[in-house]
Amino acid sequence: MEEKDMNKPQSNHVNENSKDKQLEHFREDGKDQYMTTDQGLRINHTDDSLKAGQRGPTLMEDFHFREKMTHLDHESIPERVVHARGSAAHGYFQPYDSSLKQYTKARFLTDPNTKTPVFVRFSTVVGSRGSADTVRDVRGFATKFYTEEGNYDLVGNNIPVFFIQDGIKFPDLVHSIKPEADNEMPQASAAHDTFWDFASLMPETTHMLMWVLSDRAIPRSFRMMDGFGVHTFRFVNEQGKGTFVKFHWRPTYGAHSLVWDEAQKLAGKDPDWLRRDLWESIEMGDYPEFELSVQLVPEEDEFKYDFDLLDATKIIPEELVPRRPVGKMVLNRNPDNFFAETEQVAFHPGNLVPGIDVTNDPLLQGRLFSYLDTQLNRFTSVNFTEVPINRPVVPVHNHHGAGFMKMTIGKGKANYWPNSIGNGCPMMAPENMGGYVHYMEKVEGHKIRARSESFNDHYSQATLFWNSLTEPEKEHLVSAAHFELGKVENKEIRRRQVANFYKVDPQFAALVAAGIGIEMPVDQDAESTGNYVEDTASQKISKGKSVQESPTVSMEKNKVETAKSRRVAILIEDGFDYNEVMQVKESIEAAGAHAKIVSKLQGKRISSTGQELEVDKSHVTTGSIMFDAVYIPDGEKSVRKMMGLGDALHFVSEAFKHCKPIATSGFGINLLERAFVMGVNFAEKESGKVVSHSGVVTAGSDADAGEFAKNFLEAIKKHRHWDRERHMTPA
Ligand code: HDE
Repeated sequence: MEEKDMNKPQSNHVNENSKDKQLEHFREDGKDQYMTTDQGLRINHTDDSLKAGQRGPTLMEDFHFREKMTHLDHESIPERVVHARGSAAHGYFQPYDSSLKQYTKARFLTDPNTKTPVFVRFSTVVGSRGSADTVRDVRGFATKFYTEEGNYDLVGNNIPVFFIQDGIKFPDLVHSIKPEADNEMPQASAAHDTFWDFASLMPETTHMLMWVLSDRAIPRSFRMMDGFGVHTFRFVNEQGKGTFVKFHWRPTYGAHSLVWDEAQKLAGKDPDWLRRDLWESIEMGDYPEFELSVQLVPEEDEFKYDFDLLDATKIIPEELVPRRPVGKMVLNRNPDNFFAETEQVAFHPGNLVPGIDVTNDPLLQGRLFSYLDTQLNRFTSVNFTEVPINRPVVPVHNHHGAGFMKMTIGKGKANYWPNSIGNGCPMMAPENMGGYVHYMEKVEGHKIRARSESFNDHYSQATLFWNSLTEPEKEHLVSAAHFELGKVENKEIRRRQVANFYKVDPQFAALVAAGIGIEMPVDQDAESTGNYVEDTASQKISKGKSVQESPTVSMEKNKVETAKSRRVAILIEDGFDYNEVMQVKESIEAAGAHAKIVSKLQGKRISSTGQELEVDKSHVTTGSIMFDAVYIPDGEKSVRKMMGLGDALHFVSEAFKHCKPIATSGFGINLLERAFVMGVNFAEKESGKVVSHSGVVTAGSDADAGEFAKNFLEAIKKHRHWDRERHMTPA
């Protein structure tokens, strides 16, 4: 399939008339380069309004002024009520083979020769459009597949579970987590009383809270985060047989996070950190790539597990059902226009194609109502589907009528079905022509406002998550809880949450309690507030399979070691060692990392042997938090100058504190000492040795630059050296 051209009309309804031909002549005459009004009238002056005399009042008849101003006045639509801040990219998805055919008839997942165009929007959930990127929050990961059978939307998150089990709790959740109703504080953060009040009263949030307090909620990059469909969906094959399915995205760069101190500082220094990273990476050709995989559960196994497949607060541990790779998505084009594409894209988990269907997950069912409804608020029209970014690549034929923003021009009289005047068109598509047939699930039951008892266990998988983390990950989670709950003013809320955490793991609860002034043991009577009802499904489920640990949920245990697209700062002043810089720079760039020269001031720096290097960033425009690794080349004069520069010393000590790889040689070791890089072994300054300790790579002045660079690269590939946090005391 050709890549989708968003500027071309995608629908048959559009009148292919002589206007297009006229436009071509116009272009040939070179007349289409001029500014015009909306009516196409060319403008000869846009810097002054039309006045009665040079110093007189502006005249109402100034149609150009009025039009220009009116447009500005109307240049906004309501932001999304959640996921308001986002950034997006175009790309394609291609399956590896046709092996999923026995489970699904979805062609875009089973035809390895089809490259399906996609548009992916990543987002934070809580903050407004102008909020910072690096806040602690869930990230949205929404993909629109423009398939030959219509648009399919996989509207997921970077965390595999959700806070609540039933869609009807969503307005409560959102109200509690958004800025508080009376004072609109805090922005973009969950660290406040109303959220933790709600969460502590709703034990079903516990599993998700563990993920949100983990490093998953502060991703290093949109390119370095997992994605999850969250709900159990249903595949349907040609024979109409259903199979339960969970969707996963895994980035080829691996999932990596920031550290909390860094995330907070970035929110000030570069609030656009994640969107800039996405944009720049695509511009540089470091295309983000994600592998799609699925977990499949035969319908016969629906009750085989000790959790309910329809409960969105549960994962299916990969130890029970392994992931099966399906294909790869590559994001290779930035949007042309933020508003037209990223802002106007409208996702809906109910946008399905033949071969994929929904299940009775009550959270998913709630979403099926909300997404169309919310677009009506954003666009004040049902015709948002005609906006180019939302149009399918296939022709659209139906009898929808008039309304705001109607773009397509339907032809003829017969706008109803059945009709004979329009030759019965458009016709109904039989199933073998891609006509969508809902999965024939047998449904019966009493009307009841209640929840299945099989949704009742809120703690086992939270414990599973805790058990599966590495020690550094656990420590980060506890400090995140100290921050989040430490911001909660009401002590009773803090206590109640610790009581919930006690049910996850008493030791974890004690660690949290110690940081927020809550005494242990806490009262264990906190009761769940769910409204449960016994049913046969839950009785079957309670006897099902479970695991105590699931290493696949830990980012650290599944780290991808690559230097590709990592950013390395090279700190220099006049007098640096040119040959060494060039050799180290070459090897890290050969591994796909990007090196930038950082110095006190912008301009050119002169090496000890007279060569010049252009500075990319000055200390005031950047900081260690904007890099993944730091390198200080040898060169006595250069290093001596930095030893007297607060910014340079701070750069190094902060990178050390954030467990980032640091490399230096010869005289540069003095800078490390001055910057309080302590607790690691350095090479002898005058020796020929290279020493690599806990991500700090040092080389004596006679050491081999190649070996030095190799060691530095190894340290970069490991990303963070968490052992520093435990055994060393940084500045
Ligand atoms: Fe959403 N969600 N959501 N959500 N969601 C929206 O739709 C909603 C949920 C997700 O980049 C809204 O177009 C309800 C789970 C993403 O444009 C809204 C419930 C998951 C995005 C809405 C959920 C998501 C949204 C706001 C519980 C992960 C951003 C703007 C029943 C599987 C899409 C919009 C984009 C956006 C409703 C729960 C992911 C209000 C009612 C679970 C990635 O319709």
